[in-house]
Amino acid sequence: MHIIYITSNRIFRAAIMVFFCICTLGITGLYAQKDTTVHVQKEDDFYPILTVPIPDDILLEVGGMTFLPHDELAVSTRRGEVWIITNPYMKNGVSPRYRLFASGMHEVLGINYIRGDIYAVQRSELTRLRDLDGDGEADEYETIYSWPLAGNYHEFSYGPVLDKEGNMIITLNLGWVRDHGESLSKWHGWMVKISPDGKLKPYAAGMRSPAGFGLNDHGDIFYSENQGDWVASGSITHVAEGDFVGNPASLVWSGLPESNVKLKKEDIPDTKEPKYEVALRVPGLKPPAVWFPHTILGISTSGILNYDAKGKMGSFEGQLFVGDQGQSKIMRVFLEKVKGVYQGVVFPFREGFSSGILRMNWGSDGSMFVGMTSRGWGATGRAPYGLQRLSWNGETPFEMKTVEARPDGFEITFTQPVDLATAKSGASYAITRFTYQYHHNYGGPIINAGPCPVKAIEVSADRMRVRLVVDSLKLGYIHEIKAEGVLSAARNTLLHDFGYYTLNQIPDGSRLAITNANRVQPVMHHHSVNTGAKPPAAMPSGGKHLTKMPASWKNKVDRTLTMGTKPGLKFDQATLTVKAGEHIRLVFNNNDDMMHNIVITRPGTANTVGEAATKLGLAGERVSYVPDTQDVLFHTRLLGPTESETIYFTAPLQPGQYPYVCTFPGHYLAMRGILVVTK
Ligand SMILES: [Cu+2]
Repeated sequence: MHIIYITSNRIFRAAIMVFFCICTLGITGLYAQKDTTVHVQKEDDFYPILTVPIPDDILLEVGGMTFLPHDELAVSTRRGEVWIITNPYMKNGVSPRYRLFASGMHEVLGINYIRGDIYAVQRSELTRLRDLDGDGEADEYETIYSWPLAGNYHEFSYGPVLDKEGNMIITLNLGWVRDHGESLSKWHGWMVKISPDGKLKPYAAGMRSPAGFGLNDHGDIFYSENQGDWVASGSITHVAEGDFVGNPASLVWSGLPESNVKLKKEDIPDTKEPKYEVALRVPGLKPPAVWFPHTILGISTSGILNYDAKGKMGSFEGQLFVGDQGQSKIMRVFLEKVKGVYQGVVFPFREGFSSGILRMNWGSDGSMFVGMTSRGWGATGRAPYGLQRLSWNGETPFEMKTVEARPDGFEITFTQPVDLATAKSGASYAITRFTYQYHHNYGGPIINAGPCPVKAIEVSADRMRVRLVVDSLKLGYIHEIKAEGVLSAARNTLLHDFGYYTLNQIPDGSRLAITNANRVQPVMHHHSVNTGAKPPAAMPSGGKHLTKMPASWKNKVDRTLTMGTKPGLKFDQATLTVKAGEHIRLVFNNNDDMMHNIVITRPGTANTVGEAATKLGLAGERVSYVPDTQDVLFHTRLLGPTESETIYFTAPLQPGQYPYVCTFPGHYLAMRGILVVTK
C-alpha cells in the first residue's frame, strides 16, 4: 500500500474515494460496486506529438514561423535564415522538402505572411522579403523600419503580429547589464506598432523579455513575460494602448513627445508589495491577466496561439495556448472579462516536446506546429532545436475546461459529466491562494500563502459544472485550484487535476445559498497542497550548508575551489578534484542571468535528487530547491544573477565520483559535473 501511495498518489486517493462512496452513501454504494475501476488518463492518449524531420545540415533554430499559400511553412531562424518547407505534414509518407529562401540576416525571431508578403523581424529592423524573379529565393530585402541597437546581447526583437487595424506589432527586449535590465536605446522594453505607411508608434511600456504575443478572439493583445528583475514569475498580460506592464527600465523614454505612457521611473515604488496592490495606487500599471507559477507551469513563457477556427484541439475553442521554452511544454489559458478586466485560469496542456518551445502555428489540418530552439537558453527537451507537430486524435480527455469567478467562489466546467459522489465531496478539492513580491530583484518569493476552505459544493443537473463556495478569496492573488479527487461519470481521473486562477476582479451576481444539502462537512483531507499548508520546515542543513568555516578547522582550509556558471545551463567546470577528507572552501559565483545553485550528491544520485527537487513545487523556493534527502551531501542556496556564496565542507572519506547538479527545476539534466574524490 505504501508503494502505491508513493508512485501513484492519485490512484490511491481515488481508491479512498471509492471506499468513501460505498461506506457512506448506502444504496448508491451498491451501484458503485458495479464498476469501481478508476481509469488514469495520459496526454499521449489524446494528443500525439509527431516530429518533422530536419536535414542534418540545417540548423533550424526556430525564431519564427508562418504559413504561406499552398500550405508551405516558412521558418525563420536565430542564424538569420528563412527556410520554406514543402509538405511539412509528410502526406503520403513523403519527407518534407526544405528550401533556403533568405539568409544573412540578424537573428530573425519572428516572421509573418501579411498582405501577400513575408515580413521578418531582425534585431534592428522590420524587413520585407520578396522573390521578384520567381526562382524561389528572396532577392529583395527591404527595410520597412529600423530601430537603434546598443549592441547588448539581450536586445532581442519579436514580431510582427498584425493587429485588428492592420498595423504590425513588434516588441523589443531590454538589454541585460550585470544584474538588471536596461533600455539602452530607444523603445527597448516597449511594444510598438508600425502602420501600413511605415510609421512607428510606441504603444505600451514596461516589458522585459516579451518573446510571445498574439490576439485573442476579440482582437485584444496579450503578451507573455519571463521571470527576471521586477518579474517574479511568468505571466500573460492584456496590453492596451498606454499601459505600463511592470519593468521600469523602459520608462527612460516615457518623457518623449511620442510616448503615450506618462509614468516615470520614480513613480514605481520598490516596496516588495504584490504588484496588484502597487497597481491600485499607481494608475497605468497593469498587472497580469494570468500568472503562470514559476517552475510549476513553466520557467520561460513564450509563444501565444489563439485557439480559433483554424485549430483542432478538442473542446477548448476560444482559449489560448502558451508555450514554455525552458520546460518544453504548452499551457492552456481560459480568459474571462470581469468588470472590464481580463483574468482567468491556466492549466497544463501538453509536455514532452523535444527542445525549447518558442513558436506555435496552426496547420491547415488543425494540427499545431511547434518550433523550438534551446541554444544558450537550456530546455527540458534536450535537442538543440526542433520542429514538431501536435495533433488531437478526436478522443476527449476528462479535464477542467474552464474555471470562472463567482461572487462567492469559483465555478468549474468539465469536459465530461462528473461522478456525483466524488464531485460533491469536499475531500476532492483543495484551494490555496498566494502572490509574489514585486521589486527590482530577479524573481521573487511567494508571499501570503494561505488555504481557502471550500464551504459548499453544488453540481449542476447535467453534471458538467461544479460550483464551489470558497472562503478567504483575495483580490489580485493567484488561487491554486486542485480537484484531484473528482472522477468523471465514466470513472476517469482528470488528465490534469490543477489550475491557477488569477483573481483581478470579483464579479457581482447572486451568491449560492448554503443548505444542508450542499454544505461541505469537515472531512479527512488526503491532499498534499503545493504551497502554504505544509511547506518543508527549513532548509535541510545538518552541516550540508555551512557558510562559515567550522571552528574545529582552526582556520585551516586545505583547498579553495571556485566554481561559476555560464549561459546555457552550464557550470564553468565539468570536474573538480579534491582529496578524501580535505577541508574545502567552495566559492560559487552565479555569472549567468538565471537562478542557480550547486548541490553535491552521493555517487549515482544526481537524477534522483534533481527529480525530488522538481517535485517540491511551489514550496521548493523556500528551501532553495534542495530536497531533504540523504543523497544531498552539500549545497549552496539558490543564487540570483551575479550573486555569490561561499560554503565549507569536508570532502567525503570514500574516494569516488560525486555528481554536482543545479537543482533549480528543469536544470538538473543539463547543469551538472563531477566532484572527483581521490585518496
Ligand atoms: Cu540552474
